[in-house]
Amino acid sequence: RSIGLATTDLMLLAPAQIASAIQHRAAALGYQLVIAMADLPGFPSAQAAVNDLLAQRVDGLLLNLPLQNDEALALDKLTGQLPCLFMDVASDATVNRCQFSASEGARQGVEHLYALGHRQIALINGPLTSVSAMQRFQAWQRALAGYQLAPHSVHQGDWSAQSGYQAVRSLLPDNLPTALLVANDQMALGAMRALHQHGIRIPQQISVVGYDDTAESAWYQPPLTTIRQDIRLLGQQSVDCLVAAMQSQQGEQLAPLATELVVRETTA
Ligand code: IPT
Repeated sequence: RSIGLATTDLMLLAPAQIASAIQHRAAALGYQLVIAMADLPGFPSAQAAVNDLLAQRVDGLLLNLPLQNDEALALDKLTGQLPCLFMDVASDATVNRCQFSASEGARQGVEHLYALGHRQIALINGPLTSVSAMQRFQAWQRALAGYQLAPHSVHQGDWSAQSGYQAVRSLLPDNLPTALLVANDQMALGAMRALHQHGIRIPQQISVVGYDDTAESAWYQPPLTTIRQDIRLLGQQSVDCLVAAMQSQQGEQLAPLATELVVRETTA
C-alpha cells in the first residue's frame, strides 16, 4: 500500500525535512511513499502533482502545498473518495488538515522581542502566494497591535536566503530596526549574512528571530533564536491521521500542533 505526498519545491529546507519525516513514519507503518513535487507555485502545478499521484494509484494523499480554500476544495473533489490531508491551508478551510498554529508561533516571536524591550521590529514575510506566510504576517500584526506597536517596516521575501539578504540590504545603512521577525529560518540566514557584511553585531545591535527550526538553525553564526515547528511530529501525526482515515476509522479533525520558542543566541 502506498501514500502519496504532493509537495512544494524540495529545494526549501522545511518541506524537504517534512518529506523526510513523512517517509520515516510511512516506512515504519509499512507504507511506500510516492512523492510528486509541484515545480511552480500556483494551482496548475498543484493539480498536476495530484494527478500524477492519482495515476500511480496511491491509497491516500498528503498535500504540503499552499492552497487557498477554494483550491483545496477543488482538489478534495478531484480526488473523490481517496482520503486526503492538507498541510498548508487556512485554519478555516473545510478540508481535513494537519498543521501547526501559525497565529501561536507568530505571537511567540513578538512576545519574546517585546519582553526584551524591542519596539522597532521589522517583518520579513514569506511569499504572497503562501497561506502560511500570510497567516504568520497577520498574526505578527495582531500581536504588535496588542502592544500598541506598528511594524518598523514590512518586507516581501520568497522563503529563500537570498530574499532575506535583499530585505536587509534595503534597510542598510541607516534604517535598521532593533529587531527582525523573519517568516522562516532560510530568509533569516540571508538576513544575517547581510548584517555580517556590514559589520552589524547580532544580537548586540540587532536581534533576529526565525521560524521553523529546521535542522541547520542551531548551527548558524550565532545560533538562531526561532519558532520551532516540530517537523518529526508533523510527519508522524500526518501519516497516522491519514492512515486512520484510509482504514476508515472516522478521520477526526486534528487540533493544530503547538509551536515553541527556542531561544538561542540571536536575540538580546
Ligand atoms: C513552511 C515553512 O515554514 C517555510 O519555511 C517554507 O519552507 C514553506 O513551508 C514552503 O511552503 S511549513 C508548511 C508546512 C506550511
